[in-house]
Amino acid sequence: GVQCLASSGEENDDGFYIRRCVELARKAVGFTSPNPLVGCVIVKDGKIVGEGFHPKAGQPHAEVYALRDAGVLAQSATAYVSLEPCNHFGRTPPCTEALIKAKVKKVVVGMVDPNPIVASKGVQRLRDAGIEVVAGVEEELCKSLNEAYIHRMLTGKPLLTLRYSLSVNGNFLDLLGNGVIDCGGYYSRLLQEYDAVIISSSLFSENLSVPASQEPGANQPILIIIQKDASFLNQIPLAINEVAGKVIIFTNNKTAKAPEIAQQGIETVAVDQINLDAILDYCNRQGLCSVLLDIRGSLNEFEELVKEGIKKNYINKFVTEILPIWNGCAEEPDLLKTLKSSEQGVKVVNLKSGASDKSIVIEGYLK
Ligand code: AOF
Ligand code: ZN
Repeated sequence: GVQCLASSGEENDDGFYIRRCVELARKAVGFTSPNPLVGCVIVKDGKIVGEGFHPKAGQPHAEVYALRDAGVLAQSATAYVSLEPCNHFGRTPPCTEALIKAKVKKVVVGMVDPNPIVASKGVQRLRDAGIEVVAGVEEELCKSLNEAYIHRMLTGKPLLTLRYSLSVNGNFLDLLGNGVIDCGGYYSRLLQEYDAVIISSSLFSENLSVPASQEPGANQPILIIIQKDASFLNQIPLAINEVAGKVIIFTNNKTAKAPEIAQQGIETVAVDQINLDAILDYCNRQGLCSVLLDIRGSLNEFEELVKEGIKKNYINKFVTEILPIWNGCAEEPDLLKTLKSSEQGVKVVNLKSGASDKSIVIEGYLK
């Protein structure tokens, strides 16, 4: 339907409409992988006449929904898209052709698509068709919207984020007997954004809360457990059956009782060596763009992965949660020693923080 949303009256309205595209795109957080989040707005005579976003991989792209919404009003209008329109036949036909057919006069693009099969070819196709194209508006915002997608496109690996909790005096919290995560708040929102979460098997055996997004209909990340001996699952089938997300066990035990586990809907992936290389490659092949390494439960299960992640620069991001607890683990776990000793040479950038009465959360990127 036509909306009479007046233009912002700002000096440069392009930024305003791209920001609206990003807002629309965010409606599908957690649902588009391996595809990016994309929003599109059609503007005519300073009014928005059509809006759309990409809801899910396999479904039409943002431009198609926005053009449908605008109908004949798309003619001679300007299309704003947070990501460069595609120019290829994938699961869906090229958006460039849809824009050309709709006879838009101008296209404003938030950022060029890093996907090598697009990579400026969409912009070129539109220009060849005589359409004016402006590329790179609110580019940083558009990049942050799809940081995991971009990272995977450029590196062939999903974005990896390390998450852990600390007491106020700086000790690690394993969260076994040491308090709880802010389940209703940042943690469940975090889970909604990730395609997979690596968790400790002790969450099941200790009957702790297993990661699940809380909002109805929200994306549930795949749960990855690393386990040298996958047979432990046969002892706790119920707990595993009740979890919200799909469970995958990485094991190097080729004789793990795969059929019994499969009966419970759990997938086992047998690898020679259980490490981040194997896990990230697997996730990439499955089209997963983001993985959360969720450090709680039995901390020593993560020791090797964290060591490897830091050594090979696989950890892109971290989320530290500080809980209102004075003492953490009585004994400093090896994991913390690993993190402390690896400080040198690892640079932290783009720090952000937020607070609620339940916790303080600090986020940043490792360079
Ligand atoms: C756009 N608008 O809304 C999206 C785009 O398999 P397909 O057909 O869905 O194509 C997936 C690729 O298309 C994806 O990797 C990315 O390069 C682009 N996604 N492009 O113009 C959209 N979702
Ligand atoms: Zn497209």
